[in-house]
Amino acid sequence: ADATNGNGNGHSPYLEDSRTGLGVDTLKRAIRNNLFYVQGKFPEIATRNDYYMAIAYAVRDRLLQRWVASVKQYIQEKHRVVAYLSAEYLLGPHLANNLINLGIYKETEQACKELGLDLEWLIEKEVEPGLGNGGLGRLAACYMDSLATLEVPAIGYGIRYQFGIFEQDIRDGWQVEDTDNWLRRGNPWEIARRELSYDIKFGGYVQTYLDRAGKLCFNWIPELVVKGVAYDTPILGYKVNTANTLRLWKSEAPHSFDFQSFNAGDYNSAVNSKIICENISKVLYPNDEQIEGKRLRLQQQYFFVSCSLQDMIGIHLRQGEKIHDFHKKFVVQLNDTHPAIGVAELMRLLMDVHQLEWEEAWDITSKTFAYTNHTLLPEALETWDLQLFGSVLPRHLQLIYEINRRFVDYATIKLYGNHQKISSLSLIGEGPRKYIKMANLACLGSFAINGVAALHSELLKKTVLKDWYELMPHKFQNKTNGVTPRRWMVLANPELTNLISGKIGEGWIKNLHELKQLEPFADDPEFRKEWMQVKFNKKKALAKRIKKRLGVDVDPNSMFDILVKRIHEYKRQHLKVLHIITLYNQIKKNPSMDVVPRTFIFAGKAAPGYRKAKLMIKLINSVGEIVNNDPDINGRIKVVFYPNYNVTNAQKIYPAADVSEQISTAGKEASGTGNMKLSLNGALTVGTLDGANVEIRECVGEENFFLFGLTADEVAKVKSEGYKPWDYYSENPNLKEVIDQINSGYFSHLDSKVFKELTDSLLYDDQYLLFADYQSYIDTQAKVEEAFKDQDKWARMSILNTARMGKFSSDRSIREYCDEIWKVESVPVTLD
Ligand code: CR6
Repeated sequence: ADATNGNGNGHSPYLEDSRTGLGVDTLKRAIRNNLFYVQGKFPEIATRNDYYMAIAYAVRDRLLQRWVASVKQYIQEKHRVVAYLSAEYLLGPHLANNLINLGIYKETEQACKELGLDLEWLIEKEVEPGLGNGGLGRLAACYMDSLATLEVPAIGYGIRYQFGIFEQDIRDGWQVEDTDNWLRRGNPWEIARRELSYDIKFGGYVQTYLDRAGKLCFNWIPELVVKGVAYDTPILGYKVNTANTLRLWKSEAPHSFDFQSFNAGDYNSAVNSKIICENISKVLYPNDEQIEGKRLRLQQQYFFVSCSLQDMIGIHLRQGEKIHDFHKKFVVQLNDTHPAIGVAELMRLLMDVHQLEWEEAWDITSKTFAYTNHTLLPEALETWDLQLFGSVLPRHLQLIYEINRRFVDYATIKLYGNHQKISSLSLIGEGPRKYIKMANLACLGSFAINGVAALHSELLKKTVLKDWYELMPHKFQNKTNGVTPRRWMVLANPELTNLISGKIGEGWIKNLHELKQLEPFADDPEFRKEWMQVKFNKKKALAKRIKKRLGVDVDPNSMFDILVKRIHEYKRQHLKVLHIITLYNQIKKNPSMDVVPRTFIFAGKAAPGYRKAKLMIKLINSVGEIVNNDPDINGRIKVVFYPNYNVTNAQKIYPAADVSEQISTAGKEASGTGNMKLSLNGALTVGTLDGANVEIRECVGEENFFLFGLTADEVAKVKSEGYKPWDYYSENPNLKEVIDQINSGYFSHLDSKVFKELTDSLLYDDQYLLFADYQSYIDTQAKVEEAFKDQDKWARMSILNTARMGKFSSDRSIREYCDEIWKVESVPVTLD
């Protein structure tokens, strides 16, 4: 019986044991068997990757049983299902997370040890699927975790990019990008479902004809047909039997290549069509908060949305249900406007394929979708050039015209000829070139619209979606983002997890509000000491990584001041640099002054085409080079740019933070989620009243939060009164000194031109009001320094901070979505 491996389909009693068995001995046997039967290796020749794979398969076998049980139960009992549509999922490494959710981390560690293996070393090896840019993609991953943990029937739909977000390296201070070939060693966490595939049409034209009953019909004759193949990844909940599906679509040629061309001797065009088809899911667009109006991007969006909707309809009909009840079976959440084409696509499927009339189809469609908006930056709202759109999706252009015609008729009566408003609500934008407004399509086609933090949802109603709010106020809601405590605490910070659980038990992992019970321990000097010891150990571990990766020595006794997120002007990493240079100048003028030693740690990727963001990275590194090596500074301040910020690295950085920098211009950051992860791990926030910072401050208490800067209202006022950054520059000698110094080439080997684009944009435009917030930021940082001097008090603040983060679990967010938007219920899964 021992000779059967967990992946086989034999019926030995051992196999059953291997699938469910969570004990050390069965795990050991499963690992050994997988090494032999799946990898075809024996210990003497097995590589680190072979062992990783062997363990991964052993764990996957244990997931599969739960996954099959979940799917079976959903089908048999016909539950209502949430479909989460997202172009991005920033999942992070699977192995350790699955071990935690299965509750077998310790057992696996022991099994490895007995096999002479170091589990942690193997975990380090895992290449993470970086199928997202930043917050939005990571949110989708946290939500998948919470949906499973709350036992909610759900499917996540997306794209199986062959290349995820690029890998970042820093050379001579500049960002350089390398492709992320995450699949090169195989992916043990996915299962290809070759049998589950759909044909997706592109381009061509639409024929109209009358059918026998005299009804006008539409026949889309495409120029290109692509096949979408399902790749499934089970997403297990924390210590429950529920394992939901993440279904990602890969694009392929319908046949491996065009044999007609091949036989006719046209080898190139035969292979070309295969390449064109595979290109669609080839690579993730590396832009965060930026639109890329490229044909391929539109093709990606339509590709995954059409596959997903066809899949849902298939599931629904196979259950013996009527197409008319589709919206009762599925609720479809649009993660931003990337999948908004779904509104037109569902109309097409219902009418052109399933023969429904317009009114019926629209009734179903508008009861199916709900839309989450993730940005207030007007330039980040997606639009498509109408001609481009029509050439890729001719049938959908017709449908959007008709949806719009009916809507404008309605709006004209409702708004009694307010033409400006009607044209702003129209799905089609006029101008030198016409364009399609995806946010408007999403708003019109959805029954609910939500922002991602309280302030953001309010601002949406006053700014970018104002006209929609006035027309359809009942659709508007708020759902403040959250993060999963499983990955961001239990996995990233087992030491703090143990310390907390030792005092209040483990209930908080599933019910984060229970962290509140930690509050009294803030008064316990012994607990404070232990708390700070954990923080110190995490700082030491990060310092070691920094030394290894960058060769820079940083002192774990210094304050770790951390700013990690995508690089963007509105996030104002350069404001942090202004602070660092100000501090540097103070010390230079008075080298013997008493300063709290600080390590400034930055990390984050810039979109490859975003020049100013790349220049910000160069500036950070240039300042670091001078500051880190200046004998007057003598190591008291250090500046580090940690390359290739991703989920793996974030897990190492957050637990080591003393200070969390959340310094975006108020009104620009929709929510932020890194702010939550850092705060949960005991970092104190320095922040503006922006995004979820507002709610974090409310929860942790204003005395535990370092507030600075203009409010969103003040920002709007300053701008409307004609903001002049030059005045701030000329009137503030410290600010002037800093800017002049950058411009003089002080940080760039006397090259005075390198940063000119950046400093000019601050002096003459400063869209994001760095200069207006500069002094307030500097003053607040002085308070941070004072507070850090009293380590015992700091410990208290840090403990209270964590204790009050209960609200920011993605479990809370998902509960709210379930109750207030999706109307879905939990379905506990039983294993037979
Ligand atoms: N860039 C917001 O900017 C928010 C996430 C998730 C963002 C960020 O504040 O926390 O979404 N927006 O809601 C978009 O991606 C458009 C982001 O990650």
